[in-house]
Parts: sequence; structure tokens; C-alpha cells
Amino acid sequence: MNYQILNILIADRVAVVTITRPAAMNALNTNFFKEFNHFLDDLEPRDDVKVLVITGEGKAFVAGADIAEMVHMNPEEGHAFSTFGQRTFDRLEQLAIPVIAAINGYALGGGCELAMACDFRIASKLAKFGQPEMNLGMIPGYAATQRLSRLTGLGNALYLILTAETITADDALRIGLVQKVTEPEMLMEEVMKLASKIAGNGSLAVPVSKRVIRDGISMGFREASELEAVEFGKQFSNEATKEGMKAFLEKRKPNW
Ligand code: CO8
Repeated sequence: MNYQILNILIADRVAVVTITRPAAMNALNTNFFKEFNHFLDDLEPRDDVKVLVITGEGKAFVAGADIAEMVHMNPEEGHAFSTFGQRTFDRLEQLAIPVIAAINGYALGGGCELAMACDFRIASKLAKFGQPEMNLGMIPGYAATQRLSRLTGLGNALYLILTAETITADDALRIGLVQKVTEPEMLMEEVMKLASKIAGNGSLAVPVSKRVIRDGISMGFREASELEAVEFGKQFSNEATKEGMKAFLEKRKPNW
């Protein structure tokens, strides 16, 4: 595919996808979702990519769904646009490898929702977060009503969605919406450091951890702990797990 909106760079086991529509603050339109799904089709079967990073070009990570495209929609089209976006974000969340959002600027509406579908978020000090849909007379449509409360608690989700307030990166860190805040010029360096650290971790343990954590959150505690025990046990048939333990006992780095 000839990508118009996404810039894709794959090197050293890390894929970096940059959304490149800075003139429209990287607003998410149908073409974005088509390109992104195409990219995921290519990525999913690959085993040489261990971590995915998503970022935006210019002043915005993503300033929301494309209002210029939405303004003409009827209820059926609005429902279809929301469903297409939700399915794409669910697919991203369920990707086997970890996904890091490198939030360079505005992460508003659908942009905050995209960031929340990633596994964790690292933000530049200049980033701004919010669900400003109320200002447009609408509710969030890419699952912020669900993910925001799961990530930050009920009070914060209700506060942000009902007031439509925009918050700073430091406030986002305080409520647990982001995991780390960096100086703007250090953002990609920090993110790439984390990405390569994760990419170098023990083989299957990374995707299995992600799956157990993500699947477990919608289960009861006992059921989820049992899932962990089952997956823990399975690791003992992996060479990489044996190598990790042997390397510790032999006081050397694991040879993965
Ligand atoms: N959609 C379309 N165009 C946008 C968007 C957007 N979300 N955000 C910015 N743009 C465009 C502007 O219209 C402007 O275009 P032009 O140069 O042609 O006038 C250009 O980007 C630059 O924007 P500004 O001039 O406004 O730049 P500022 O630096 O002054 O402000 C802001 C930056 C604060 C980010 C401002 O642009 C803004 O408030 N943007 C809108 C934020 C917003 O309301 N986002 C929520 C959108 S709704 C949503 O995401 C719902 C998701 C669920 C959808 C479910 C499907 C139905």
C-alpha cells in the first residue's frame, strides 16, 4: 500500500508509526483507519517486530476524530464511523506485542482514545489531554467512556468527559493517564530506550504478560490468577525461560 497518512519505520525490532497530517492536527479520518488497518494486517504475522510505537507529527499527537468529515454524517454513518474506529482500537489493544504511545502534543477526543488503546503512554511536557466532545455536543465515540474510567478511576473519567477540560501532561501523570513525562526534545529518545528494553526482554514472556494482564482485567480475581498460573506453567517448556534462569545462576547475561 502507498501510505499517505502514516509514516512507518521498522528497525531493530521496533516499528514506529507516525501520523502525518499536521495541517489537520493529525485528526482521524476514514483514510487513517484504512491505512492503519492495512498496517496492522502486515504487522500481525511478523515475528521480527517486538514493540510498536505510535506518535504524531507537529503540534498534535492526534486532536480527535476529523470534525470536517463528521459534520456531514447522518446517524447511520456516525454509528459506522464509531464502530470502525472502535474495532481498530480494539485490534490495537489486542495486538500480541506491546504498543507505546509517544505523545508529542495534543491528545484530544479520539486522540486521547487512541493513546488509551495503547499499552502505556509517555508524554512530552507540552502534551495536552482531554475529551472535549461535550464542546461539540456529543459523547466520546471510541470507547473513552470505558477506557478512561478503567485507567484513571470513575471520578476522573466523569470529570474529564463532563467538563471537557483539557489537562497538562503533569496532571495526566498525576491521575495515571500517562506513565512518564519527558522534556519535549527527549520524548522519542526515552520512548525508543523503553521500546528496545522491552524488545530485548525474554522472548515470549512479554506478549504472554500483556495478554494475561489484558484478559485478566475483565475476569474475576480467582479466574484471572488461575489464568496466570496456567500461563506461568507453560513457560517451563520454553528454552528462553530456561536460559533466563540458567543465566542468572551462572552470573551472565541471558543469550536470547
Ligand atoms: N478535526 C478536523 N480538523 C481539525 C481538528 C479535528 N479534530 N482539530 C484541528 N483541526 C484543524 C483545524 O480546523 C485547523 O484547520 P485549518 O487550518 O484548515 O483552519 C487546523 O487543524 C489547525 O487547528 P487550529 O487552527 O485550531 O490550531 P490551534 O493550535 O489554534 O488549536 C487545537 C489546536 C486546540 C487542537 C484545536 O485545533 C482544537 O480544539 N481541535 C479540536 C479538538 C476536538 O474537539 N477534538 C475532539 C473531536 S471529536 C472526537 O474526537 C470524537 C471521537 C469519537 C468519534 C466517533 C465517531 C463518530
